[in-house]
Amino acid sequence: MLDSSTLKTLARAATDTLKRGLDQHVRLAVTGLSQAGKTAFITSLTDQLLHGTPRHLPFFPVQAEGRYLGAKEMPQPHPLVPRFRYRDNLAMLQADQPGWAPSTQGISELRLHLKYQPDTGIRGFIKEPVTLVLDIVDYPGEWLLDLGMLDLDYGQWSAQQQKLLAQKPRADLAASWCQDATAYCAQGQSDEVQTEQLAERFAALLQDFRASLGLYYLQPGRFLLPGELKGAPVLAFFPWQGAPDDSPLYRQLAKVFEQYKSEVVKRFYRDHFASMDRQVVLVDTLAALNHSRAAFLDLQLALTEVLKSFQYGQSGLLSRLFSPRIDKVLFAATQADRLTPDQRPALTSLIGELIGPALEPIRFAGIDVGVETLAAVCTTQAGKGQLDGQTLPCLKGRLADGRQVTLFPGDVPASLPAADFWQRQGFAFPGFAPPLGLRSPLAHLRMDKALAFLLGDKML
Ligand SMILES: Nc1nc2c(ncn2[C@@H]2O[C@H](COP(=O)(O)OP(=O)(O)OP(=O)(O)O)[C@@H](O)[C@H]2O)c(=O)[nH]1
Ligand SMILES: [Mg+2]
Repeated sequence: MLDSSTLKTLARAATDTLKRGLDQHVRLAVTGLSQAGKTAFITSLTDQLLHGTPRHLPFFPVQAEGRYLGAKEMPQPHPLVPRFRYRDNLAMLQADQPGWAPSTQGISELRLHLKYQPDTGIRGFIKEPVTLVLDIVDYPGEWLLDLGMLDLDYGQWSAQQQKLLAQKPRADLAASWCQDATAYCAQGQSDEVQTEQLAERFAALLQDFRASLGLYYLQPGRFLLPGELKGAPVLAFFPWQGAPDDSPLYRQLAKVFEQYKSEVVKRFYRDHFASMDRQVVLVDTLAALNHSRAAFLDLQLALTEVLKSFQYGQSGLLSRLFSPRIDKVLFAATQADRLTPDQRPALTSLIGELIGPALEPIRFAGIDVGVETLAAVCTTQAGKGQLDGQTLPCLKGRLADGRQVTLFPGDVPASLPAADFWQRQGFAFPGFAPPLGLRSPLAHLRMDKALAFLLGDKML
């Protein structure tokens, strides 16, 4: 016979074992093309997890049900990855003159411990709180654009790039670089300094495509965001101009192209992507709509390319490299606070159309896909205003220069706009500065829906 204290000890040991089994670890990656809103999203997500309340996050079940006990910031455990600067970013949002965090160039991450009371099923036996370890990783979506390069050799990639450079809208800006690169390729001798100069000019050209033409489909991704690779020999290549040949220069460029594929592209997938469990892909659709038809079509092309990283079943490429384990991907149109509430469903429908065809293979690969429209930080107040004798939905907010304004930002097309849309539509969706006196938990739109999709099933 066991005495009561032994029984208690055994019961405690069983509970501890069960609880250890429930303590979980999730690596949540957040990506998106340049300026999509990654830094603001992670800052807000962290702030919601640290300071959110049931009233503030009504659609996040563990909060709404009163089982959420709180979160704690932990030291960033990865020795080679910079810490995500949550506190600095928050301080900027909450400063006397609030502003957005500066643009980020590479990967960073932070770790949180989330404590909650388990609720259903077997977890109901556990009376003690359980901890979910959450790592949030920020990385540039441009790096995912390079996946397509893995399937190509240097000649094939160059042919693809030559075609793009010769077409509108790139052709005019590219003309001078193409002329010099064609002359250099034609003479065939490899010169380290000249190669480096042309590679750097190619990188500058890609930056110009982005800045002047609003383009997104830009390869190689590290030419835009080289980080610690700036000036490294692995970036000393560019697309061949002319017919492929057997010259020393062609062979040299082809060699560096292969090094880039294995040392940069594959390494990112192996060292970082392989360990991610869940993924958020953020899209700033309004920037492309504001810019031009060419920018919008290029965004669609770039997103289709980015999404290939999640189509494991189809390409098989990543499955050959490692065992991918991402089981949920959330696509979110950001900055919904720049629209009046009546326009937000149109934005959801538009992003659905933008990425729709690329979603099927992802679902087929067994990944749960969500599509949302949200604002990490809500900068505006929605209301009604009078314009030309009509009552219309309007927004109140602070422009980047600090002016308080009331605006009628206009309609968002609910589906892919026709070619004449940009001639007809004189709209502009202005950017807003964070409001004065912003406190934690940060005002948001539908961040609780995003949390429910990303973590709800892990916090039952
Ligand atoms: N109104 C509004 N604007 C936002 C929001 N999130 C981001 N923005 C705007 O978008 C800009 C870019 O946001 P970031 O969070 O820095 O985007 P990012 O993807 O980290 O940008 P990079 O690091 O440059 O790639 C900000 O400077 C703001 O102007 C939001 O929730 N609401
Ligand atoms: Mg950033």
